[in-house]
Parts: sequence; structure tokens; C-alpha cells
Amino acid sequence: MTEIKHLIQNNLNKSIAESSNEEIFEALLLAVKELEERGPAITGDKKLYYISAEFLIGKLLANNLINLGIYDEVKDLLRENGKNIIDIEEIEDEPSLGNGGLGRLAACFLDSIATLDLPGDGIGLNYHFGLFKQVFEHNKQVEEKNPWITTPSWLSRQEDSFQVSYKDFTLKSTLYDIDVVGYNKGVNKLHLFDIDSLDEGIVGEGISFDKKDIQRNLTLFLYPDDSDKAGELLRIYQQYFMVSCGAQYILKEVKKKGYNLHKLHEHVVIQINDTHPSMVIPELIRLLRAEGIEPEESIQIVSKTCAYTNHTILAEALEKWPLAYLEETVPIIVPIIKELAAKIEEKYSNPQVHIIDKDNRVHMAYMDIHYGFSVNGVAALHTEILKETELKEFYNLYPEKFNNKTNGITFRRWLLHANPSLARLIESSIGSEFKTDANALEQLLAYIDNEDFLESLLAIKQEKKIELREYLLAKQNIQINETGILDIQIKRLHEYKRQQMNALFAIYKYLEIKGGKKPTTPITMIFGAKAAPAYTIAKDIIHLLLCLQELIAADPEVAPYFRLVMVENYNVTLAEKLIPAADLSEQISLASKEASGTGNMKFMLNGALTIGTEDGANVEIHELVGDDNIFIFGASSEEVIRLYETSGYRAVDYYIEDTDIRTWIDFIISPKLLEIGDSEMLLRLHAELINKDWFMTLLDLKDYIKTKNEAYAAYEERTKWAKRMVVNIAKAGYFSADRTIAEYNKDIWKLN
Ligand code: 26Y
Repeated sequence: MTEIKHLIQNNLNKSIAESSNEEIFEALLLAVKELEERGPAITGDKKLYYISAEFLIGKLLANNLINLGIYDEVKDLLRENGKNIIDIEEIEDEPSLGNGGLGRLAACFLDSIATLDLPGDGIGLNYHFGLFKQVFEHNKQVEEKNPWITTPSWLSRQEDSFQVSYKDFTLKSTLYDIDVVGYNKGVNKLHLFDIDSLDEGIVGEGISFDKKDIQRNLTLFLYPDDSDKAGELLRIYQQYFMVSCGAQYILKEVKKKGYNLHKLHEHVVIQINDTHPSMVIPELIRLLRAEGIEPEESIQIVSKTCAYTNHTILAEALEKWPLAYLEETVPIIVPIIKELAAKIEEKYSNPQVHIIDKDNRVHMAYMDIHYGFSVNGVAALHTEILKETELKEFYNLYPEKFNNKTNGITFRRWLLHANPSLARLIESSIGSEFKTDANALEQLLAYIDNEDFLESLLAIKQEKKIELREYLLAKQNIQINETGILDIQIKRLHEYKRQQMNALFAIYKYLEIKGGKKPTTPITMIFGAKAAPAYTIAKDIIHLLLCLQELIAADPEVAPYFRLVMVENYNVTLAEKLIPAADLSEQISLASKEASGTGNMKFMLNGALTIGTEDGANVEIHELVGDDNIFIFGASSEEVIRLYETSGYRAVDYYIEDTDIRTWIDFIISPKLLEIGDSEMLLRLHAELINKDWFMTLLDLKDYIKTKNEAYAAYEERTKWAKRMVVNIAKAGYFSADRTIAEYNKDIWKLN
């Protein structure tokens, strides 16, 4: 009997054939955990700690089996006993410890760090209800709690416990670890801090709870509604808890290994994932001083230890905490923050680089840049914009700190697991090298004129569409058509990502079909997105999409040719089903605003073609695949930046001057939609698009419609389209997170 079979059987008190899927899942989970405990811990003289408010790890069973190299063995074993591994995978609840790209990136990075055999742990929080669960009621988003912790669980409780001091009370931490196993390699850890005093019972209707009861609420939710002061203070309490526990944990490990604290930076590197963990800088300084290190030296040590990744140029997403809020919550680090700020003010007179501004707000990113040794953007264009525009003054001070690390994704999850049929086709064509060296995918270019290969590729796409249709019908009672083009936009709901522009396309297409112009190939548009609970316009956009879904489905003149559906509670699990089935990948952010995007890479890898602006990593995708294999449209980032600088964009001008645009926008408040929807929401969105439209939807709308029609037409030439798919898959190797992590290690972390 093989090891895994033995372990599974040990955890079951009957045969596999007689056990329920739930029992098998639990037995497998325990078996995998045991194998991981036995696996070699990754060690080294220097260790990375990746601190992040989000780790959107997705379901772990299949991923861990793949990385342990026993997925097929387990699948066969289950099949022999009349069980389907896919059904067992379904049992697992997805941990909703993230929101979108930033959290999913952290998860892909942990996978690649372990796979490259680098010693590196994640540090975060164990939110019991994660990000909210999205349900639709009356075509609106409603938020519910999203429990995911079950018994047994991937979490293993540890002994480590730390005290975290706030102004009026102290909290005692507990720690849960999740094993991170690399592809056929060793094991790192994800450390998730928590409190025993948490009280899940305080959550009332939806996701409401007493935001002031910190000792009971601290780790209930990721991004609790921060539309009021209590919500913002809670975010500070969470952030400080995360970094204080993290810093104490790091120092404990360093001391245990007998390293000299004066040489901390030779043994530790801390990657600060966006500004949410920025307070680790003053906290680590405080802790080093408590260890007897001189004030100035403690600052020097920390500055050589911490590195910062920026994920956005949107001002509203760059955290600036009022000093008064910090004094009210975490006064213990306020003197250090003031000291760090004063040193900068002494050195540089330019107020644009000061950490504390004239309104007494602490710019967390500025603290990271001054007191970290590396600042990186997440795609080439993004890093250039940081250097030339957003963080120009800082780049002038510290050009040597700035560097680019174009994001990547783990191919274990997004190819081997999400699309095993495609992985098999690739392997039967070019061998298995691509599994450990993603650049080997380029060898697929040799198959571009191979008819059998192209046919197989199209057949796999078709198979994935059928699987998706069955899944959505079973899980969400959603009907989609597996024939025709599948056009998908899945990402956080944000105006800059311009789901509203895609909605206007749907309105245009609906009216065109009503006018008698029927598409030759059926069109299915799929959306998936959560809106932040307090983001009114984002919720209005979801409402519009759901109303359009209802309108179109109910119209017999249109429904046979065109469908729009919005999946509920979009998450990693759904992404794994949607992406392999997609033909067209929507990456339509306003140029300059999407730092990178990573969904774009997942779609490309699975043979979808991108329709997109020259933004984020789309620029690099475009360069790699060439003009013929991508659909690019819209204003350039330079044009957009200039329009902001000169206040040169006025949505209302487009509305007045262009009758088409006026027709589509006014359709939002047409009798048909008002009959289905909530007039307050639709009227508000209508007014917003005409009077504000901060992210310039109307600027690019017509070019978008034209380009998308071209893409739809191109889809009809199946062989030509299949060749474009080949180029996209073949060129996706660059976007392996293994490449990204190798670059982080070479330029920033310098482990091994
Ligand atoms: C301020 C706070 C509430 C906040 C919460 C979540 C701020 C930001 C975020 C999440 C940001 C995020 O997901 N950013 C995305 O990071 C990806 C990984 O680098 C990028 O690919 C993507 O372009 C960027 O939007």
C-alpha cells in the first residue's frame, strides 16, 4: 500500500468505498497535513517574511496534492473506489482571506517561494468570516458573513503567543499556521494571528457588529466597512495587531537561531505588501530599542530590513492615517512615527516628501519609501508612472531604491489544476519541462500550423465551456450557452476597472439586436465582482448588470443570441472554472490606473485572447504576443495623465455631442430598466456617468465597441483564432510567478 493510501485509510474507520465524500475529504486533509509535517522545512541563513493583510489562497486540497506530486495517484485511488476527486474537492470551503489581486498575488508568491526552495513565510491575520459573502437579492448585492474555518482544518494552532498593547487595553495573540508546500519540494509556513477573545456571536444581521468592541471583533472580517470613524479605527487596530505579532515572531525566531540583532538585516528581510503592514517599521524599531539597541542604530537596522511593494497609484487607496487616530489607538508607536517624520523634515524642505502632512495625516507609503531599502511597482508601466509621476519626488531622492517586479501567477494552480486537459495536451506535444520552467511553453509555437493540435486546443476550450455550463447550472441556477463566444470580466468592482463600460457595450448590443441585427455567433458575457460594502456607485453598477441580465434573458428576440450573466460571490474557486472556458478576457481599465492585473495572465495562459487598454501588464502581454494576437483600444496612459492634469475630460460633452452615447446612457433610466430595477440606484448611476465619470468611461467607449466587434468577428474564423490562442499560451511563460520570485530574490531579498 502506498504511503498516502495508508494515511487516508488510517483516518477513516471504514473503507473508502463506504465513506461519504465529506469523510474522505477530512481523511485526505489530515493525510496531506501529515505528509507536509514530514516534508523538509525550508531553511537558510536568511529568511523572508511576506507581511500582507490578504492571502487569497483558495481551496488547498488539490493544490497541495499537486505540489506533493500525488494528485494523480489519489485521483486514481478514489476512482477505483467509485469516488470522483472533483466531488471531494468541492467539499472544501474556500478561505476568503482576500479581496482580489493583491491577496491572490501573495498566495501565488508563497507557492513560488516554496517551489524555488527559498525560506520565506507569510504573516497575516486569521479573519474568521473573511471578506463578506456576496448574495444577490432583488438584483442587488447583499453582504453576509463567510465562515470558512471547519474541523478539521488546514490551520494548526501553535504555542506562540504575544502581547499587543493599545491605548486602553492589551490583547494576547494566538497563532495558527498553514503549511505552504512547494511543487515537489519543501515546506514554508503561512502564519495567521488571531485572538482567543474573539466572539463570532456578536455578528448580527448581514455583516453588522459593534465596531468598537475590539477585544471581540478584531479578526472577524477583512476590510470591515470603513465608511465611518469606528471602521477606520478598527482597521488600524487590525493592522497594528498583524505587524506587532509579526515583528515579535520574527525577533523570537532570530533570537532562537542565535543571530545577532545588530545584524538583523543579514538574516531577515520583510516585504511590506502595500501600505497595510507599514506600521511594522516603527514597531520593529520600538522592539529593537526594547532589546537595548541604540535609537539611531535601530532605525538603520530596520531600514536595511524592510522593502515595500506599491500596488496602486489611486490616491484613495494609498493610506494616510490621521495622527489623531493613531494616538487614539496605538500611542506606543506614535513617538517613533513623529521621530521618523521629523528626521525627514530636517533633511528635506520639500513638503511633498514629508511623512506627516499639514493636515496631520501620516502617509504610510512615504514612511515605507524613506525607511525601506527597496520600492517596487508591479508592472513595467506602473513602475514608470511611479517614477515619473506619482512618486517622482521620491525617485529623485532615491533612484537606487526603485525597481520593477512584473507580477506573475502560479502555473500549478492556474494551469495544472484549473485546466488539466490543456496541461495534458501541452505535455503530449512538448514534454513536461514547462512544469518546472514556464519558458518552455514557447516550444508550442512550433505547433501553430499543426491542424491536429489546433483542433485539440479548440476541443478543450469547448469541453471547458460545457463543464462551466454544468457547474453554473448546478451551483447557481444560471443558464449559459456553450456554443458561441464567451466574453468574461471578473475582478473587484471598481470604477477604474470600468465594468460600467462593458455594461454600456451590453446595452449597445441589446439595442442592436432589437433593431434586427442578429449576431452570427451567440454571445455570452459573464461578470463576476464584489463591491466594497460602502462603495455606492460600485453597488449601483452591480445593480445595473443584474437588471440587464434579467431584461435580456426575458426577451425572446434577444436571448437566443445574447446573454449577460453575473455570477454570485465571485471567488478563486469560480475563477478556476471560468478562466479555462473563456474566449475573451476583459482588461479594460482606464490606462494608467491598473497597476498590473493578474487575471489577464491567467486568461492568456488558458488560451483566451485579451481585449484591453495599454495598462498594467497588458502592455507587456501586448509586447509579447504582438498586435495580431490581442485587441488593444483606448487612450494611452500619457493621454489620460494629461487629461487629469489639464482637467481636459468632461463626460457631459460626450453625452451631449454623441447621440449614440446618449442613447446608451439614457437606456439606464429607460422605462424597461426602471420597471425591473431600483430607480434611485439607476438614476444615481446615470447622473454619475454624465456629470462625473472620474474614470473616463465615455472617452474610450466607442473605440471599445468597435474593437470588441472586431474581436467577435475574428472569433468566427476558428483556425485563425486557434493560432492566436497558441501564441498567447506559448508566450505566457514570462508571467510565471517563479520568474517574478526569482527576480525579487536576486534584486531585493538575496536569500541563499
Ligand atoms: C485601502 C484598503 C481598503 C485597500 C484594500 C484593498 C487598498 C487596496 C486593496 C487591494 C488592492 C489590490 O488588490 N491591488 C491590485 O494588486 C494586484 C497585485 O499587484 C495588481 O495586479 C492590481 O492591478 C491591483 O489593483
